[in-house]
Amino acid sequence: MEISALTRSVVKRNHAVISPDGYINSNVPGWTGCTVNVIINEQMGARLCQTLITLQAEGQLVGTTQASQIFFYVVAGQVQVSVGGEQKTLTTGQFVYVPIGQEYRFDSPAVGTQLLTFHKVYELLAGHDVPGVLFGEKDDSKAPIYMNDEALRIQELLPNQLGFDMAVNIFTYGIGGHLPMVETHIMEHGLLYLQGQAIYMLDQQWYPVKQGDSIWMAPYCQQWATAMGKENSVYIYYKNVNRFPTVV
Ligand code: UGY
Ligand code: MN
Repeated sequence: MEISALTRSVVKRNHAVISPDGYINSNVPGWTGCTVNVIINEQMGARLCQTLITLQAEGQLVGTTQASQIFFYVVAGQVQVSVGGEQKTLTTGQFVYVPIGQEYRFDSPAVGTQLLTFHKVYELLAGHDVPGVLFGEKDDSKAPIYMNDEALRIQELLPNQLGFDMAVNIFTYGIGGHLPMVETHIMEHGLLYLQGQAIYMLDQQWYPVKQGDSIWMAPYCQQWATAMGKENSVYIYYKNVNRFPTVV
């Protein structure tokens, strides 16, 4: 029998690993007929919010973005989306980026559809327009090799333009793939494992992780990862980018 007093989840000052076994649902105004698990937010010390939404048959998300932009990614299933005058059916691996001040509506989901969201307060940059609504999808043919290592591929889902202050990337580690160094950087990450297993090193602590797990890495959380097992190890991750690094 499983012992319910055990979990792989940890929450520390500079990082967190959140496995689904500890999820407790939140009610979010305008998001109905669904469960919402708030996985990362500012209560932890983060500057992003990451949620996982599971939609029932009558599930709907209706709202208007305020100070924060929201990136919605379909982890599994299918849903109708109406945003910025466009209506689309989004299926597994597809996304929509909703900029600030924008009405959105998601409805008519397949039962059990799962959506990942990343939210960030948008920082205007003089001389650059606020980005528009953007639809797109995971496409391995658009994932170039990372740092000259055939075992590592990264697809950037949002354009590399200064108007954007967040990046969302899909990082695929082939069997045996690992980060070529321990990263130590100011940018923050939120991530969700989409496939496979890995060992993640966060601030000199080692965590086995797998599909469905999330990780928060605060600025300067030291990070390294290696794929584990007999299939690719894939995660989608958030990163803050393109803004002046200090107020000092
Ligand atoms: O973009 C990044 O900083 C990325 N290489 N970090 C990570 O996957 N932990
Ligand atoms: Mn990094």
